[in-house]
Amino acid sequence: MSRTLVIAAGQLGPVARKEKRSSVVSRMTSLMETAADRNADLVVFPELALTTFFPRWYMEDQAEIDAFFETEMPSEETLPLFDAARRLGLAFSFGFAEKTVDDNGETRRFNTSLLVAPDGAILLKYRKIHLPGHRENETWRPFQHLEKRYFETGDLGFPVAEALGGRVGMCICNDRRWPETFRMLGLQKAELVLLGYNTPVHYPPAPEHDHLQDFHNHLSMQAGAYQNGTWVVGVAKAGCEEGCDLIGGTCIIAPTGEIVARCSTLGDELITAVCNLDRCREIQDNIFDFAQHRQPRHYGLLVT
Ligand code: CDV
Repeated sequence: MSRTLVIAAGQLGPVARKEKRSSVVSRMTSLMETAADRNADLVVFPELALTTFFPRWYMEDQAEIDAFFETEMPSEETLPLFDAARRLGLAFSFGFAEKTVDDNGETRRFNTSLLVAPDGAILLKYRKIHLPGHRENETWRPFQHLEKRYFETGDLGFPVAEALGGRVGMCICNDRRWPETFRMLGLQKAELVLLGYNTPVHYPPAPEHDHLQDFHNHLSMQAGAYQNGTWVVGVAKAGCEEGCDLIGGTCIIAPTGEIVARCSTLGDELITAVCNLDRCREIQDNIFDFAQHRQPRHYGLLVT
């Protein structure tokens, strides 16, 4: 398989609370068609792509909360994504709220991403580990961020799969701010990291940083790419969603840390870049050759 992929990032504009899955899925399939017109091999969609970013509301009624979750994948409503992938010969990744029953009969809820092959096979699954926000209703906030209430911490670690001719990892939104996330993927020789995000412009606990949201977004992802010598595709759900402004800034980042393609709107938008996975060698065999230069004996504090 060629080690040069045409990668597309499918940014989504706002998704209203009352917008049906079928409508979002049709917006996504339309971006997949544009991606196929541009000969893309893969299209990457945001975190919790299928619904509005529901952790902004405090809810107690479990049935109301569960309406935002998927219990099967594909479902009748999401099958058109899988059909489009097959028809267009495209892999795709996207985030969704996953409700599942484990082997002990316990119901579990995760903030999840999948990487799906053109034939519908699941190549990789990741459950978000760094869940930001809080558990209780904090009425002083203009909007809530209740990921800690609605999801449990991911239980799959930071997996990297042999896929699409290279080594692919995923993380989700807040994970990108943690160097440990990228280093866990980098230590497994990831060559491509796919990630989606929903990032409000306003950060209620530190509003003095609101003007830095776009900067911190790119700073984290570009550092993660460079320090681990990997391609990074960061994809936003953007724009004013239910009165809450979300940053855009969807981009594709080379292993050198350079942004090679970037969205310019806050709506549904598709960007593409030609990504040669062999370019990871420029960094992984040189300045960040872990085997030669890392000093794990001196990093004990990182895991204690
Ligand atoms: N969805 C997220 O994880 N959002 C966080 C916000 C709350 C800071 C982020 O890190 O972008």
